[in-house]
Amino acid sequence: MQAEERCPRADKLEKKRWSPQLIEIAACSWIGRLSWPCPISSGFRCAHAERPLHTRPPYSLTFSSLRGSLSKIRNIAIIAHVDHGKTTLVDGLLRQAGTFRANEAVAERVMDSNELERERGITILAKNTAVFYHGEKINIVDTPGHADFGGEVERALKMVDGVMLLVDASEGPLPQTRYVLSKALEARLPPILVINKIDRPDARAQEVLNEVYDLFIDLDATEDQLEFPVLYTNAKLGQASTDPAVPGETLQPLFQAILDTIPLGKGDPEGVLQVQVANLDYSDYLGRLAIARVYQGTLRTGDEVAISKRDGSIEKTRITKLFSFSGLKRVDIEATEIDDIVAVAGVEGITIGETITNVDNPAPLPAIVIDEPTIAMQFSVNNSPMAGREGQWVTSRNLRERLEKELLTNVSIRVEETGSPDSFKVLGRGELQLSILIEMMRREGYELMVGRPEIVTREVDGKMMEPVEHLTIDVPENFVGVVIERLGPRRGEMVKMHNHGYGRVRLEFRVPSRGLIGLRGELLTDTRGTIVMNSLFDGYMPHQGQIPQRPTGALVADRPGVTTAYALEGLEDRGVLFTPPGVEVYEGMIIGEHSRDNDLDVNVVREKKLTNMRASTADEAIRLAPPRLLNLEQAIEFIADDEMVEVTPKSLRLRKKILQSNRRPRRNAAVTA
Ligand SMILES: Nc1nc2c(ncn2[C@@H]2O[C@H](COP(=O)(O)OP(=O)(O)OP(=O)(O)O)[C@@H](O)[C@H]2O)c(=O)[nH]1
Ligand SMILES: [Mg+2]
Repeated sequence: MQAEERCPRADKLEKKRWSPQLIEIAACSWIGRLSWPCPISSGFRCAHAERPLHTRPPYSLTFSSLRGSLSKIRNIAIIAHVDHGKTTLVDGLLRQAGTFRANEAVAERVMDSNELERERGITILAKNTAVFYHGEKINIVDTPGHADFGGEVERALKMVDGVMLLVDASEGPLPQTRYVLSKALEARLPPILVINKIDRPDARAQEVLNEVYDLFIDLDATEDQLEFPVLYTNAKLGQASTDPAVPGETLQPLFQAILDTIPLGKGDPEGVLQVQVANLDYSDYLGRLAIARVYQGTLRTGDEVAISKRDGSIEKTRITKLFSFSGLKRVDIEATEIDDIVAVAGVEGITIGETITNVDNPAPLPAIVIDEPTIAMQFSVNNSPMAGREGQWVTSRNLRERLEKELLTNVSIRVEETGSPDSFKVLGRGELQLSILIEMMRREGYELMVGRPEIVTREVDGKMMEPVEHLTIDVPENFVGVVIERLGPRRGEMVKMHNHGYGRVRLEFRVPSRGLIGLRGELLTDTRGTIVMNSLFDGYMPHQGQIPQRPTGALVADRPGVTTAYALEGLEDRGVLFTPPGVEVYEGMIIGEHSRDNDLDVNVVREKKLTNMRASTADEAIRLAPPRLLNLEQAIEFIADDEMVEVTPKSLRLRKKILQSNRRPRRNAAVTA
C-alpha cells in the first residue's frame, strides 16, 4: 500500500464514530500487519503488504487492548531431542494446573495417546493441550523429538508464540536439539530453557547450560534471544527450580517463567478472518478435525467462510462445529477467542497450511513450507505366493487409497507413481517415519511389500548431490575403534570427538544418508548394545560414490513347504536362521543370513526319511539355537536391493524380488549402492 493511499479500515472506523486518535492507532492493526506508529495521517509509509504476520514488531497498544479485551491466551510449544522428557513434563503441567480430579487415574505420558506411541514410548504426532494458570490459558503443543518427525515440529512452531526447550541434564544438547532450536530461532520465538532430569546421577547441569549457550551462539542467536530464563526440572516428580543447587517443590517457577517470557497473542478479533491450519486430527464422530490458530477475526459455528487452498484457489464452506482445548478434552464453543488454538470440524478436504478466511475479503496467510523428504521406499502390492491370506486390503487400489489418505494428514510424506500400477514410491524424512506408516497400515489390515530404502538425490548445476546427515554417537571408550572402522567404508568423516571423562566418548560424523542404512543394527552388535546414536539431516553434498551394502548373502528357501527342525539343524553352521521349525515358506523366501557373501538356495522343508527302525534321535530331540526374529525396522535395514519385505497383519517375511531360483541373477559378492 502506498503512503498517499488511505488505509481502507480508517473509513470504516470513522463511520463507527471513533475518535481520529483511536483510528490512527487502530486502523492499521486491522489485519495484523501493523506499522508503528500508524501512518494513516502522519504520512509514514504503511507496511501492510511488506511485513509477514509473525514478524510483527512489538507494540503494547493494540486494537483489542483499546477495547479492553486483551487476549489472555499464550501459545507455547515444547521442543527437545528424543526422550529428554517433553511428554513427562506436560504430564506434570497438566496435573499441577488441576486438570485431573483428585482421584482420577491418569496414565503416565498421557499425551502419547496412540497405540504405537504407547508401545514404543515415543511421541510420533504433535498434540495440543491447554492448561489454565492464574486465570490465563496456556495452549501447549507437545512435539515429537525423533528427527524423522521433524515436520511435525516445524508445523507446531507455526502455531505458537514461544517455546520451552528441554535439554537432558546429562546428555546435553543433541542433534535434534540443534534442529528444533534453529527452527525456533528462525521464527524468532522467545525460548525458555528447561534443563530436565537433574535427578540423574550423572547430571551435569552447569556444563549442559554452557553447551546450550554455545549452541545458541553457533546458531547465530541475537542478543535478546540469549536472554532466556533457565529452569532446572525433574519432570517425573513435577519439580522446577531456578537454582540448580536447590531442587524445586512444584512446577510453579516454570508456570511463572511462561507468563513472564511468552508474549500474549496480539491478534485482532475484529479483523479480517485469518485462521491457519497447522495440524490435522481425526475423530470417529466428526471426521477430520483441523487444528488451527486464530490469528485474526472471530470464527463462529454456522459461519460461511472461504478456504484458501494451497494452490491459491478459494473454496466456500460452512463451519459446523468448533472446539477449543481444555486439558485433554475438546470443549464445544460457539465462537473462537482471538489467538486461541482451536479444532474446526466439518471442513471437507481442508489440509495443513491452508487459511480459513472471509468470503468477501479473503486474506490468506503465507503457506507453511517444510523440509523436503530425504529417503524413498517402494511400496507395492503383495504378489507373494501367500498373498491375500491374512490381510483385508490387498489390491493396488486399496494401497493407492490408503496412501492418498496419508497424504492428507502427513505433509512431510510424498507419494510418486512408478512405471507400474502396482507399486508406489513413498518419500519421507527417515526410515522410522516410513516404518511407522507401514506398521499402521499393517494394523489396519493391509498387505504390502516394501523395498530397501534409497536416498533422494538432486541435481545442482549438473552435479548429482546426495543428502548428508550429522551423526552423533555416544559409545564406551573401548569401542571407539570399532565405530570409526565401521564408518570408514560408509564415507563417514569425523568432525568432532569429545571424551566426557566418565568412560563414554562422543563422536560426531558427517556421513551420506545412504551410509546410515543398516548401520544401527551393525553397531549395536559390534558394541554389545551400548551405543547411542542420533542423526540429523545436514544438507546435500556431491555424490560420494559407491558404499558397500550388507556384506553377507541370504539363505533362501528353494521350494515351498513347511520348515522342519531336521532341515534347519543342518543349516545352522551356514549362518543365522530367521525362521523356527513349522513355518510355511515359499520358493525365494529368505530364511536366514548366510555367513558368506553369496546367496545360498537351501531346502528347509526336508524331512527325515522314515524307517521301520526306531530312531534314537527323534525330531523332537533336535535342539536348535533360537532364530533371530526380525522386527519391521530390522527387516527393512537388513534387505538388499534385490530383496523385499512382505508385510501382512500377522507376518513379516523377507523374500527375493525374483522368487524362482533359476531366474534370479546370482549374488556372488557384496553388492554396492
Ligand atoms: N530420571 C528422570 N527421568 C525422566 C525425567 N523426565 C522424563 N524422564 C524419563 O525419560 C523418558 C522419556 O520421557 P518422555 O517424556 O517420553 O520424553 P519425550 O521427550 O516426550 O520423548 P519423545 O516424545 O519420544 O521425543 C521416560 O522414561 C521418562 O520417565 C526426569 O526428570 N528424571
Ligand atoms: Mg514425547
